[in-house]
Amino acid sequence: MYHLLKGFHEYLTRKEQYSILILGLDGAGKTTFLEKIKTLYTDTPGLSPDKIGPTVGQNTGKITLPSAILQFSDLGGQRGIRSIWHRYYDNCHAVAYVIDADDRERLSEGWEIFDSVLSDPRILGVPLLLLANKQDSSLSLSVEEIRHDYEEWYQRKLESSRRRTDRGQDTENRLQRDRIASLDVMGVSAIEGTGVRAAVDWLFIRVQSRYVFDPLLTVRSTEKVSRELHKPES
Ligand SMILES: Nc1nc2c(ncn2[C@@H]2O[C@H](COP(=O)(O)OP(=O)(O)O)[C@@H](O)[C@H]2O)c(=O)[nH]1
Ligand SMILES: [Mg+2]
Repeated sequence: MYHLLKGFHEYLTRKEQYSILILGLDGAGKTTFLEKIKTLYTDTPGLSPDKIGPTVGQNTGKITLPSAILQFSDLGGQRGIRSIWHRYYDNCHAVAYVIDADDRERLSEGWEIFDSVLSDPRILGVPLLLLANKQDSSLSLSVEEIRHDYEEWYQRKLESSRRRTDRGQDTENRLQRDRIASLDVMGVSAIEGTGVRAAVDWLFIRVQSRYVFDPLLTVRSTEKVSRELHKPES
């Protein structure tokens, strides 16, 4: 009886763990965002912005919420490191893509990478949040301007590839278009912390509603993680 009650209690208080990727170009503010999350949600403050250098490899941080654990991975954004992002796609439950709203010169480059993340078949069904970072800077584009800029960029891309579009690509584009139409964009200042809690709330609510009510999705993902971990070195 004791074991039964203990098991039931563990079942009721069990916290599912979700893996969230923080992606974006180098310099967008991913590490600053992650460190601010650590400061806001854990007893150990994250690094202060002046202590943060370019990310080589990845930074991780885990936060415990009343009903879930969120495991964040901030993957380096330099060109070389970007090529390994896809290895993390299978096992992630949500993606936060950080764009530097203050750097107009690199917006197109940021959209190209964002577009490749957004349209990856493994990400198409995963909650995706676009964060317009550096809202503390007076020169930053607003959330509306960032959304508009991406939509314009996407239209230009469609125009230039229209002739080459076959049926298969058309279906893909439709999925992509649906996603863009329902895309959530939030303004944050990773340095000041403005909007960071709202972004974490968004991610938490989306992973909870997507995976808790469909436990198979979580189980599948966990199995994949464990397979990855036990895969022999090649
Ligand atoms: N003004 C401002 N600068 C920021 C903000 N977030 C990051 N930065 C700065 O942008 C630069 C790159 O930040 P970092 O977190 O290393 O970017 P990452 O390469 O994407 O990890 C650093 O100089 C940060 O201090 C922000 O919200 N506002
Ligand atoms: Mg970094």
